[in-house]
Amino acid sequence: MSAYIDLNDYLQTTGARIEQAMDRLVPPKTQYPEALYDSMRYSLFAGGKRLRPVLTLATVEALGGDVEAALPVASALEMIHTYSLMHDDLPAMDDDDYRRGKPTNHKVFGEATAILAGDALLTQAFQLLGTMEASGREAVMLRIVGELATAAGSVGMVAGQMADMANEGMKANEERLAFIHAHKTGALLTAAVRIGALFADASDQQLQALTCYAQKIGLAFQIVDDILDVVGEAEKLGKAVGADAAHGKSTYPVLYGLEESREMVRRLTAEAHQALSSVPLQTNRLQEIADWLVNREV
Ligand code: GRG
Repeated sequence: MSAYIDLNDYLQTTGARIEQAMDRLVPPKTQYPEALYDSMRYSLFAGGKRLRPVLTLATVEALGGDVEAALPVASALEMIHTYSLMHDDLPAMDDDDYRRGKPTNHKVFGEATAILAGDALLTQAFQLLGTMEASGREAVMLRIVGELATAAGSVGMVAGQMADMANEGMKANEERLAFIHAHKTGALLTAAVRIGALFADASDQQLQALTCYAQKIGLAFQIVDDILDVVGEAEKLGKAVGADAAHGKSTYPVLYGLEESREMVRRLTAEAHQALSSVPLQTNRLQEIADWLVNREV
C-alpha cells in the first residue's frame, strides 16, 4: 500500500485483508467434521483488534517488504492469539461466558470442541509457516518458526499463563507481575514485530530497535488494559475510580496506583518512539500504532 491512508482506514483495510487470508486458509465449516471448523471460525471471526497480525504487516511495510506474501505469517499469529483466548476462557482457566461481546467458544460448542478447535488453530499456525512457498528463504522461515514457537510455548505465553494462575489471589509483587506481563502478552506481541522484521530481511540494527519498540508497547498495552479494567469496574459499581476495583488481581494500578501507571504508559510510549527513531524506516505506521494502543478505550 504505497499511498498514505490514515490509521483508522489502515487498520480497517489491513484487518479485512487478514480476515480474507484466514478465510482462505481455514477449512470451510461445510467440511467434515463440521463442528471443528465451525468452532475455529466462530472465534477467528468474532471481531478483535487484529493487533498482532497488524503489527507484523506494518513492520514488513516499514521495511519495504512484501506485505501480500506475509499474509499467511500474520494469520499464523492471529490463530495462536485466538487459540490462547479460547483456552483462557475455559472453565478450567478463567471460566468466562463472554468474549468480544459474544458467548465464549465452549459456551456455544462445548468444552471438548473448544479445546480441540484451539489445538487445531495452534497447530495450523505452524502448518501455514511450514508449507509456505519459501524457495531460497528456507533459513528465514525456519527462524520465524523458532521465534513463534518460543514466544507461544513453555518459555513464552504458556509460562506467563501458568505464572498468572499460580499467582491468583496472592499479593501483587513487582517482579512476578513483570514476568506475567512480559510472557503472557508481551512475548507474542514482540514476536509479531520481530517476525515481520525477519520476514522483511531487517538488518541486525533494525531488528534490535524493533524488538525494543515491541517490548515497550507490549508492556504499555498491558498496563493500559489493567487501567481500563479498573476504570471500567469502578464505573460498573458506581464507585470512585480506585485501584481496589481490580478484585484483588495483581495489576499495575494495584501495585503502583492509577497515576503512576499512567505515567509508566507515557514513559514506555516515548521510549518506543525513541527506539524507532534510531533506525531508518519507510513508514511511520508503527509510531501511529503505538499512540493508538495507549489511547484506546477498549
Ligand atoms: C491459554 C496458553 C494460554 C494463554 C492465554 C493471552 C492470554 C494467555 C490470555 C488472555 C487473557 C487476557 C485478558 C490477557 C490480557 C491481555 C489481553 C488484553 C489480551 C486480549 O488481547 P487483545 O486486546 O484482544 O488484542 P482482541 O479481542 O482485540 O484480539
